[in-house]
Amino acid sequence: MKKISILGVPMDLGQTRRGVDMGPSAIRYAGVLNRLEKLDYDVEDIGDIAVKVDNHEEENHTVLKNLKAIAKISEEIALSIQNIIENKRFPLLFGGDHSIAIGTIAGISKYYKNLGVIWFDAHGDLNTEETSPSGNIHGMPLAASMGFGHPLLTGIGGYSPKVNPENVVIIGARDLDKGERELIKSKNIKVFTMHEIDRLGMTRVMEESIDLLKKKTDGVHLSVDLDALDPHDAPGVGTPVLGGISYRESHLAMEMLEETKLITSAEFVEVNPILDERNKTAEVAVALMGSLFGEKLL
Ligand code: NNH
Ligand code: MN
Ligand code: MN
Ligand code: MN
Repeated sequence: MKKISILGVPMDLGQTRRGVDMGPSAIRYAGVLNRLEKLDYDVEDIGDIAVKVDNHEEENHTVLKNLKAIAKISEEIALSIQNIIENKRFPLLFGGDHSIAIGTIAGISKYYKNLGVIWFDAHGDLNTEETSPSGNIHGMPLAASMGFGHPLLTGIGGYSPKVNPENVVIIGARDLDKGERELIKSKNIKVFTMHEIDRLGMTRVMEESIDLLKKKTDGVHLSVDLDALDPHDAPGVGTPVLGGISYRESHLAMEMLEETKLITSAEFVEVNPILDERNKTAEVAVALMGSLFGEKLL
């Protein structure tokens, strides 16, 4: 597919650090359009989805922060995505915090019988209302997409689940909560933690991930939380964790995905320009998109 549609989601309701709503602007400012056009793509920027909080919100019977607002925006994301796919274009989303993935995956999965998901993240994002240490919904999107969690989150798009745990690969994890570990074990979710990346190398990790998903899926969504990278390389994120994926390793991963043409949609999330060093993290995100869409060093 040589046609890309960019959609920004300036969402900051899934966590408590302000500034991540400026992620889409920071990524655009870092020159993403130009970069992709140079690779001969027909790139259309459809702008941002409006993110509003209703001040009368909730009647809170739940610890989940901004639940109703996030559910509403997720439905809008899903609809926009469907539009993009109906137009036969590749959906490329800019966050915003990672809670946007609930809407993204809800929109995408309708078009695939067996959607695969690759989740680059320092975290698992596998919490539910019961296991979450924070009540922050950005720690829950992967669980919600597999059908675990609050019905307002799992039911986006009117169906659940969107993804079978067998079709999920997490890469870069190094900060998993207790309930997340339990879910990983009980559902047998494939996780390449930093330990496996150190031990096997990114090449093997990607070969195994690609192998697994290629056999079983008819489309693969790539969800990149910039905190998967080491904070030295990507400092502009709300919850940095030391000991992450290096700049080069992350590029290698994108290059290997490009070679296989496995990826059918993608999102880059958690870029927070207020916490950044001169827009470095947005620039890293754009460079990674370059590799994902076929930029070559030679
Ligand atoms: N696991 C923690 C929580 O659920 C932190 C999640 N933070 C993230 N996830 N940035 O990617 O609150
Ligand atoms: Mn995340
Ligand atoms: Mn499906
Ligand atoms: Mn994370």
